[in-house]
Amino acid sequence: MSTRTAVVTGASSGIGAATARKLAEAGFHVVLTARRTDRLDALAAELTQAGRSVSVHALDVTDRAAVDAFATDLGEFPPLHVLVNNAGGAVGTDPVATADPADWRAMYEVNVLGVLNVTQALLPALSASGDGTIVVLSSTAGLATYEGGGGYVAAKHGAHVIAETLRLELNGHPVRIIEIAPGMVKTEEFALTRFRGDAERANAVYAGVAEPLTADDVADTVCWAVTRPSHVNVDLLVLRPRAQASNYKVHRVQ
Ligand code: 8X3
Repeated sequence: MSTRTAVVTGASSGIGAATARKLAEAGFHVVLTARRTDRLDALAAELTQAGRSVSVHALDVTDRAAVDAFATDLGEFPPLHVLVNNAGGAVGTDPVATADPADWRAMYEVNVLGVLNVTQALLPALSASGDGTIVVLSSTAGLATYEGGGGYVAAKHGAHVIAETLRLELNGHPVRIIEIAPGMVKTEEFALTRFRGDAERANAVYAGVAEPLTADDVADTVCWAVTRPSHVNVDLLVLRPRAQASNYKVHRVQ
């Protein structure tokens, strides 16, 4: 069987980097994309050393012209089978009454329009492969809200709606849409970015939680879902640590 190619956005750290590793281990040629090419280059060197097949492409998913140029460049690669829309993130925890619209705009840009841009640009190639898979890494924030989450929750609801709508619109086409919605995942950067670099507040998110999910846990699930037989579609998979029963209910050991 010829090598299958997967594109991963936001592959420079966290869930994106872990997913790129898992897919490469599973035999995919993985196209690593993100804004920070120094990190991508380091990951690519590590994976190449381990005998994996990867390539690197600098990409800001919010820059439509860059995304279109990326899609054109991809023409050099074998047929595209998998797109993992992972790039995203949260900025701020301000209540709706006082949140900065600029934060909301930034979150909508990356979490919603970023998914839209890359999906639109790569859909022709995914469809042409005759067996395409689009993964949307949404969040449990795409399914229910919480105080201080408004802008991020609104954006992740947008990502969730893209997945649901696309699945309806592509019914009958050889492309499946998988949505993975993780809850509490402890990564290097997610909470730190959300709290604008305040490490103390970022660490408090996970305080007393025995085992938050790791990026590897989520990557394992993504890899499992995309390697199911083509006729099996994992529509929506919600993934939380055992200590988290809902967005609100988290068991913490004092
Ligand atoms: C991250 C989950 O609970 O911080 O996507 O919104 S949460």
